[in-house]
Amino acid sequence: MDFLAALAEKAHLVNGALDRYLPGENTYPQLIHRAMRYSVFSGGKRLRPALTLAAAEAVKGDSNAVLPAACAIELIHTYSLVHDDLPAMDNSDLRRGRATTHRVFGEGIAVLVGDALLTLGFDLLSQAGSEFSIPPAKVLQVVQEVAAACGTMGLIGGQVIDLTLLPKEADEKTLDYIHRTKTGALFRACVRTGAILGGADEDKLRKLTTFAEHFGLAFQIIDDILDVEGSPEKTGKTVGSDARNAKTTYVSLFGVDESRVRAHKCLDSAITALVDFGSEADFLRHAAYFCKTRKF
Ligand code: GRG
Repeated sequence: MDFLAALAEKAHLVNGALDRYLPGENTYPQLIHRAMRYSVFSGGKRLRPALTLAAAEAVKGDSNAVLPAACAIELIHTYSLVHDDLPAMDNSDLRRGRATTHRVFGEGIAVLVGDALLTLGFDLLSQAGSEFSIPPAKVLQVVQEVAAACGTMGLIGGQVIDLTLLPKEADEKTLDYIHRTKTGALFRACVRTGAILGGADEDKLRKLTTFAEHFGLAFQIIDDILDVEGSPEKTGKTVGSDARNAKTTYVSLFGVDESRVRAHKCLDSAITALVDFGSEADFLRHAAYFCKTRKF
C-alpha cells in the first residue's frame, strides 16, 4: 500500500472517532459546536494523529488504544490553526481549502472554538487509558508532554517569537527556535504520545523522538517552500502569506534550493533514526519519503 493510501486509512479511523468525540451540531449552544465541527472537518491531512497511531505500531503497541490520544492531538493542532489564522495573528482567509473559521463565524467565536478544541483535547487525553488499561502514570506522562509542547516552551513560545521578530533580528538560531517550538513540538509530542502509550522502552522512545525531531523540522522547511512555490489548490492555503507578513522563513534566509537540501538532510536523518526498527515502522519511514516531495 502506498503512503497516501495508508494515511487515508488512518485518517478515516481518526475522522470516525473525532465525530464521536465532538458534541453534535444540534447540541446547545449549537453555534459553537457547529463552528468546532466546521474547523475540524475541513479536510486536514490528519498527519499528526496518524503519526501517533504509527508510533504505537512501531513499538508493537495497540493502535486502537491510542486513538483517543491521537484525536486529542488533532483537536489541539486545529485549535492552533484557528487561532493562527485570526486577524491578530496571520490574518488568513483560507485554510484547508475553505474560508477560515473567523471569516465564517466571526472572530469572537473563532477564539472560543480554539479554546474549546484545546480544552476538549486535554479532556480526551486525560481519558486516554480508561478503555484500554493503560497505566495511569503513562497517561499522566503524555498529558504533561502535550502540555509542555503547547505551552510557552512550545507552540506558544514559537508563536510569540514569530509574531514579534523583526526581519533584521532574524538569524538561523532564532528560526530554528521558532520551527522547533511552533511546528516541531507537536510532531515530537504526537510521536512520543503514541510510543509511550504503546509501551515503548527507553531505547525505542529515544530513537522515535530523534525521528520526530528531524521530521518536524523538515516538515516546516517544506512548508516554508510551499508558501513560495506551492499551489493554493493543493495546499488549501493562501500562497505568499509569509512574504506578505514579512516573516522570516528558511526560504527568506537560505533560498529555495538550499532549504530543500536542508529539509532532505533532516528527512534522511529521520529515516536513519529508525534503522533498528523492522517493517512495523514502515509508515513512519514512508511519511519521511512523502515529506520530501509533498505538495500539500
Ligand atoms: C498557539 C495560536 C497558536 C499558534 C501556535 C501551530 C502554530 C503556532 C500556528 C499554526 C500555523 C502554522 C503555519 C503552523 C506551522 C505548522 C504547520 C505547517 C501547520 C500546518 O500543518 P498541516 O500541513 O495542516 O499538517 P493540515 O491542515 O493538513 O492539518
